[in-house]
Amino acid sequence: MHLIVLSSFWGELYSVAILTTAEFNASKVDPNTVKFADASLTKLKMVDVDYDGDVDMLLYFNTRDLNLDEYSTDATLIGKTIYGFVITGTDSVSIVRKGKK
Ligand SMILES: [Ca+2]
Repeated sequence: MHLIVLSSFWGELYSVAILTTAEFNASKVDPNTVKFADASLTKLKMVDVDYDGDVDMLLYFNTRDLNLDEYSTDATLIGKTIYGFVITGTDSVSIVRKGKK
């Protein structure tokens, strides 16, 4: 599995990157199949997230859609490629709830 969850913002949108590697082409992921912490994506960009010269998939999710709370320590992304192969990746998360101490 060649999926790396990169950046996280606990705000309006949470962004997750699927990186293209020598063995995996992120553009072959079917965005309609992707779920992150049970949420469907709200938008995506094809950009070179890690500046290594190939195009990666950057996915955005509404934080309110995420099935996470302040006790969550990790979150999982699942999806399928256009060829039907299942992809999955998990990363640790640290949740800070807004407006609460
Ligand atoms: Ca790249």
